[in-house]
Amino acid sequence: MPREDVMKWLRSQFMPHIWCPGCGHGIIMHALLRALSSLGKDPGKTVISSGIGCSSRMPGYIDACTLHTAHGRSLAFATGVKLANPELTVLDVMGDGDCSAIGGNHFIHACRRNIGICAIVMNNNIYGMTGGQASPTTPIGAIATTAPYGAIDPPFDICRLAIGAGATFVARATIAQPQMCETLIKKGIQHDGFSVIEIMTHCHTQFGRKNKRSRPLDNFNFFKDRSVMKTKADGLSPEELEDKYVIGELHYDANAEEYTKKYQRVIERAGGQSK
Ligand SMILES: Cc1ncc(C[n+]2csc(CCOP(=O)(O)OP(=O)(O)O)c2C)c(N)n1
Ligand code: SF4
Repeated sequence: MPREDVMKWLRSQFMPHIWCPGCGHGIIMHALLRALSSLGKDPGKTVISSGIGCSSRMPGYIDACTLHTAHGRSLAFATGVKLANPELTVLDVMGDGDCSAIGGNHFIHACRRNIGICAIVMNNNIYGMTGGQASPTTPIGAIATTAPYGAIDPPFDICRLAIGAGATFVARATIAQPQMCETLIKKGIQHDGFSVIEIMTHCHTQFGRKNKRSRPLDNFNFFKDRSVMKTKADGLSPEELEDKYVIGELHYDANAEEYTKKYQRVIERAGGQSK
């Protein structure tokens, strides 16, 4: 893809960005910009909402209609935007803390409603921005500032959580597969319903340096070595899949109706004018 096609989506006046050099969030933003560009999206009709966190700073650098909201509340804002303007392309970018801790309730209800929003969850297994506290996805045994002797809480599997709560397109990739990140984001955007794209990424500054992955490259190799395509994973045992990341499209339900379509009928029943 020509460089200009990506650059036109960037608010270069806000560079340099706040991310640490080598942070995985940059790989994800590049994949998102390539996805938006190759889908021919109009920045004036593309809304990107976020909460608070290093990951949530992303929309500030994207030249679209962007919202930087409160921690864990971005899906509430995105839901309001989509309900009022179903014709818009609406995305929500979140960290694992934003999505599954403070925003966990909003997340499961957005999944259950099946509203046409594409949620990109940047899972670095930690609260990066605030100094490396454990999040609901911190692996057992990992060291965090709030778990100096190793985390003991069982972590959430974001994709399983999303599927269980009713999301109709759920996929995972890692930052070691930038091309797959782009492809899955594109599919998520095109999906008529709530889509969740979990991208395993890293915070080498807050998580990596305490867990023997202090260099960005250590993390890239870590994810590369542990990624298993869904098609292959289907033939492996739970023991063989321990400590692996199953990547690709994990769940797709073509039959569930998207929420704003149902909502339009409610508007009609109430005597209002649907869009
Ligand atoms: C209501 C509220 N509680 C707590 C915070 C502090 N806070 C800001 S970002 C953050 C965690 C961010 O972690 P995550 O969402 O995983 O994103 P990352 O920084 O790792 O990309 C916290 C706890 C806040 N801003 N607002
Ligand atoms: S603190 Fe972690 S998540 Fe935040 S920019 Fe640095 S490496 Fe990325």
